[in-house]
Amino acid sequence: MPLERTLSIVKPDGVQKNLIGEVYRRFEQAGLRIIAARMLHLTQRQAEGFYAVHRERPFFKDLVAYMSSGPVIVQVLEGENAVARNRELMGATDPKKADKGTIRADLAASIEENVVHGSDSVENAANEIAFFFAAADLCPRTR
Ligand code: RTP
Ligand code: MG
Repeated sequence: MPLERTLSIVKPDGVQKNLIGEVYRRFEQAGLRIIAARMLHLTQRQAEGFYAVHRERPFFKDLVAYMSSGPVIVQVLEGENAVARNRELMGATDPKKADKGTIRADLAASIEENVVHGSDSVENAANEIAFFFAAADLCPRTR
């Protein structure tokens, strides 16, 4: 299986509900390594830029308001099949449809306030990592 990197965000509701550690525990138990992390409060413009693919969607305005409503913690995860593995850990966008034991099924309140973001392809992961991190910010394990 390929060694991959993916971009993960604990969204404002996750930070507000003190779920950072719980989410990180799930990453680490699944064998994903956190190789970069940073906390920030996204501006409206940054949130619009990050989710630009959704700009024509009816939920875009609410999504931008939510993503800029409080601090987030952004991390790069590395591991075998990291993109798909992280999406499995997250579960479906709508927590009501997510499998039990996933982050969203266990911790999320609604389809919009769903605790985590994860890149959906290797290509998007590279772009999303570059949105938040310089190459020198990444700290792959040396042992
Ligand atoms: P994400 O990009 O955040 O990892 O989530 P995702 O791939 O599972 O879902 P996506 O379709 O990319 O939607 C991005 C985020 O927009 C909000 N959303 N709201 N009200 C709605 O119907 C609706 N649909 C999506 C969610 O916060 C979703 O995670
Ligand atoms: Mg998405």
